[in-house]
Amino acid sequence: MSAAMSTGTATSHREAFDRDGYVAIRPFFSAARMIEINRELDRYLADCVPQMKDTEVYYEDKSNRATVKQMMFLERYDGYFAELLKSSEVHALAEEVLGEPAIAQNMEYFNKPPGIGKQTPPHQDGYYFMIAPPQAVTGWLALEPVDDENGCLNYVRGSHRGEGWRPHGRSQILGFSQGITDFGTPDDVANTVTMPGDAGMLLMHHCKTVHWASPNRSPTRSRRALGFVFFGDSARPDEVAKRAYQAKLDADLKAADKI
Ligand SMILES: O=C(O)CCC(=O)C(=O)O
Repeated sequence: MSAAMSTGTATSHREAFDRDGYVAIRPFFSAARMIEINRELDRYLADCVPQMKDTEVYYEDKSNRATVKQMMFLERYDGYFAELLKSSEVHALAEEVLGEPAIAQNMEYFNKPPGIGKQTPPHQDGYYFMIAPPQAVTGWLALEPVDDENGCLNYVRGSHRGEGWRPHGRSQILGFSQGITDFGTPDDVANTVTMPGDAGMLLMHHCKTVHWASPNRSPTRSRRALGFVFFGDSARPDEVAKRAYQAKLDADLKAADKI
């Protein structure tokens, strides 16, 4: 077992994941490793963001380049983040909870800038992934302390066991184009779990697990996190449907002057 996973055995992570649809490891990475990751991210923001396509980096306020809210595919632009996605202990955890080889897909960045960071609508990641069977996970690494005030994640425990997908419809939130339209059922309310933690906390959720986050209500604190997406070896993407959806979404966002 790696040092990064010293707070439980692989079996208990798998059991918790199968039961709840997520696992939380506090901390997963040491304080020293988090200083390194945050330093590398600051370097990335300064050096790599200017090379990214406008469909891969979103701003909360497009006229203010300091308000980066979301980035996709960091691994395509930078060796450090490619290594972190593909070869770190996070990949090993994805394979443990999925119970099969995991293929790294996407290193993401999720920020909620102070005061203006919007909510993350309730959704299931797999609805966006367009894969079958729904064998995929997202790891979510807190880069700084997260809580209800600055918009930590909330999960609906056990929601990964529901039949099919919850109904989704177009949301107005940049970066999360689809939200669950019937969210707020008694089951959603009764099983909601809020996931605060310090820098270095790693959450990992199943692609059917319902999750969301509040807006950042803090006037001073950001809410920065990295996302690690892995598909199980058995998952087959519908590439045609996915490309068509993404092309339409990008065109809509450009037409609305959001990206
Ligand atoms: O960071 C957030 O607010 C949302 C992240 C998310 O939806 C995910 O990691 O799947």
